[in-house]
Amino acid sequence: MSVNNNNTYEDIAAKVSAGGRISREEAGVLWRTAPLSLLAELACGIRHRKSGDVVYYNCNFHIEPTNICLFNCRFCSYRRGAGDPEAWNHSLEEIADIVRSRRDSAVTEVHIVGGVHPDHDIWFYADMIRIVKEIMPHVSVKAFTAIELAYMIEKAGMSYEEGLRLLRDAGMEAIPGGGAEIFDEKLRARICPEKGSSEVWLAMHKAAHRLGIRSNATMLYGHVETVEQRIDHLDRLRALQDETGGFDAFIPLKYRRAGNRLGEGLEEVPVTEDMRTLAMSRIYLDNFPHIKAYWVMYGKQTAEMALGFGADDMDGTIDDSTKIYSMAGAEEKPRLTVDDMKAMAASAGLRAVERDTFYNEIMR
Ligand code: V47
Repeated sequence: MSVNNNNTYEDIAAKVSAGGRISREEAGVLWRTAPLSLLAELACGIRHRKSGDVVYYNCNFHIEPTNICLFNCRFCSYRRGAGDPEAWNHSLEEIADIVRSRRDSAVTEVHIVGGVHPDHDIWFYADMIRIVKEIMPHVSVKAFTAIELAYMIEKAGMSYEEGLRLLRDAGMEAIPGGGAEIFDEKLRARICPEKGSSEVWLAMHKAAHRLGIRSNATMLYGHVETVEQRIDHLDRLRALQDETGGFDAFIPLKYRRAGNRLGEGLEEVPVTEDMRTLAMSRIYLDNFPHIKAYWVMYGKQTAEMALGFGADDMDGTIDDSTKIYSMAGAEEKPRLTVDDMKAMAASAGLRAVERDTFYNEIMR
């Protein structure tokens, strides 16, 4: 199909309203020139077609096994070198204690993500998953970014499929969206030169989808990337989703500047840019079922606002179990109750529905 570069934002908006797919060029025009209120309207229209008046949440907690990491990404506030007084590296016994301490909660999902520790291998992580499932057999384990997975699987000399099968057999049911950052290779070389490539990230998710393992995708925005690089990122995700259909949710992650090298001399983007990015993600990723407003990163008020810009998922209760964002300047001790989630949904005119990892409704 030929692209008419003279399309105005009104022409493109009409196409979106009619259920059409927009090109990269059209996304650029919409992103730069459409009023924010129009983007909200378009994104909420799509949201409504996909999820009606429902906004999803789950009851979850995170395990961050270690913040010791082989890679030293410039945007990361969480990473420490081995021997640093602020480094941690939990043993399997300590992980078991963490899970036991939450055994009697209403949790249905455990999200495991951490640094790429040079001493651990795939069998250590498989044991970790087994421990979680032994203590809380009813929970789903959503574990390890594609970057952590690539490291442990390559170290074991396995193919991605072999490694993923081993972890799936141990109880890993889904893969979180972290580690994607921004796919543009030149930008990646500036912000996370040592980390696995975009090709690795996409290949890992493709392999997971081939095995029937569902996954999420993220984009780290609001640092030194351009709008075109954001669109390129979304475009690579949309293309993979066309091929596999294996993604459940997309999560735009706002870059937070405290405590990391990239933040020196940078301002965080304003909330209007957050809402524009969220709405454009909902519009561009027409084949993604869900867009998540990750409240831990946005903060509660902005997350509530995001429900008016196309998000249909708020993530979960968290219960003070993740440090990645608090170490970068977001809220200390992040925690939401089910009543908080319900109030946030109601203020956006939506109905909060508890979901499992796979977006099935949970009736209590
Ligand atoms: O990959 C690291 C990001 C991600 C900073 O799949 C930062 O449901 C902002 O992926 N400022 C990990 N972001 C978190 C993640 C995630 C979170 C919630 C839900 C899901 C899901 C996935 O955090 C990293 C990186 O992109 N990150 N440092 C920072 N300073």
